[in-house]
Amino acid sequence: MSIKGVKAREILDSRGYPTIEVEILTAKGIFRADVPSGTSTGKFEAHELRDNQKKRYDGKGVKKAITAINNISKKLIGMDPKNQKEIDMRLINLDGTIDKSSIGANALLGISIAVCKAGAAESNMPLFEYIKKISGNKKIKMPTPLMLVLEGGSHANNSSDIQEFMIIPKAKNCTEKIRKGTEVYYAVKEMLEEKKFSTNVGYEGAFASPFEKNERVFELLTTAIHKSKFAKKDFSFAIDMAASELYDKKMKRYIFSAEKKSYDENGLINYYNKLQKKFHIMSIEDGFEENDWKSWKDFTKKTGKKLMIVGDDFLATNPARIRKAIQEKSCNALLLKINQIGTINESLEAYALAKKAGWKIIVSHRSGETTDSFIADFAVGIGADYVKFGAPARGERTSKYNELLRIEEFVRNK
Ligand code: 2PG
Ligand code: MG
Repeated sequence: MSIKGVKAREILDSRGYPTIEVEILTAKGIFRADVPSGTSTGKFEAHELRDNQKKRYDGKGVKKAITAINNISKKLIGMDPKNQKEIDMRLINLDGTIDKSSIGANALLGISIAVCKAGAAESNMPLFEYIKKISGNKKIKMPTPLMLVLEGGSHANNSSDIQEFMIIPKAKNCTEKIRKGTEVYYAVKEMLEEKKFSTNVGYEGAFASPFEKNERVFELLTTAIHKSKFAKKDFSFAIDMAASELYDKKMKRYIFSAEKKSYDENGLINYYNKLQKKFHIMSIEDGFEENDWKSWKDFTKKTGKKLMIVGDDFLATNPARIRKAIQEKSCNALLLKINQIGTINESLEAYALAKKAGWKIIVSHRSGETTDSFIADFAVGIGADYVKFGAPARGERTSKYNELLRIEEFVRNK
């Protein structure tokens, strides 16, 4: 029942950047975990340790983090992988910093995920059921996917100002939701081709076309839904503004370079209200930059009843920031990214806080992904309301959607 070995290696993520792969050896076998990484990262995320040696991979190598894993591996041998909390606490103590910068949050997360997989095997449970057990969640629930169709911002150059345009399908189950969303993705591709627009894709597999006006994208999506023979009411929209990326600190304004416009906080709130009146937008993520607690609070007070106001960079899956946001009523939904905080146990803590506050929970991928589908099991296990896994295309994105399809079939046949 114990960890017999810990091994780490440098592999590549979907952007071609190095990342960490960890293997935990137990009597049950080898349990492997790959670590995701962001592009539009938040300031309050735990520290991702990179080599910063220009000679290798443009400084993006992760050899230092791998050495750190090798150095602590002896301290994990003999521990029971079913003790997720104890192991994660030990990792945090071994690191000894607040932002996990000595060993690296990427190194700690690789170990933490692999331990979770090993713990599930030791418990003879499917991964999602094991996560349900350790999270204290009472009921398995299949999440609704927020499916990415067009992307821009820092995820694709020569594109729209808004980073992510997502569609939220309504259907009787998750499998049907994935099908509907994927069919709209096809229709969008056809429409872009007809318009002689590029159908190149961004980091997350969605089309990265040079839309100057955000409104044109919503119009295109509305037509694509119609063309796919679905009713308007079958879908709503979600956006990720990634507003910290748009914010100019000196000017104190949000710069929309494609639209050739800029807004202050109030202007942005008016802009969101206008968009929401025109299009069926149900969710806005990172609508304001990560330090602007006041605008977050004002916006939630005014629109929180009809809109999901999602904190990503703003909360950084950090229990301390989540606590403050709950207290101040600064948003009403958590975007949960396990690599923002660096261990499974703290991710579960973040989940529990959000759930207790009655917030919606969205489990999310990063722009830099691998084919590891852990977060799909994690989302089902904690009973997340939504998942954000990118476009229904590209192996590192579909690996997560496909895992949801498998889980739903498994649950149905049980
Ligand atoms: C986001 C994510 C994932 P990144 O902003 O929500 O879509 O992007 O991983 O680049 O931070
Ligand atoms: Mg985001």
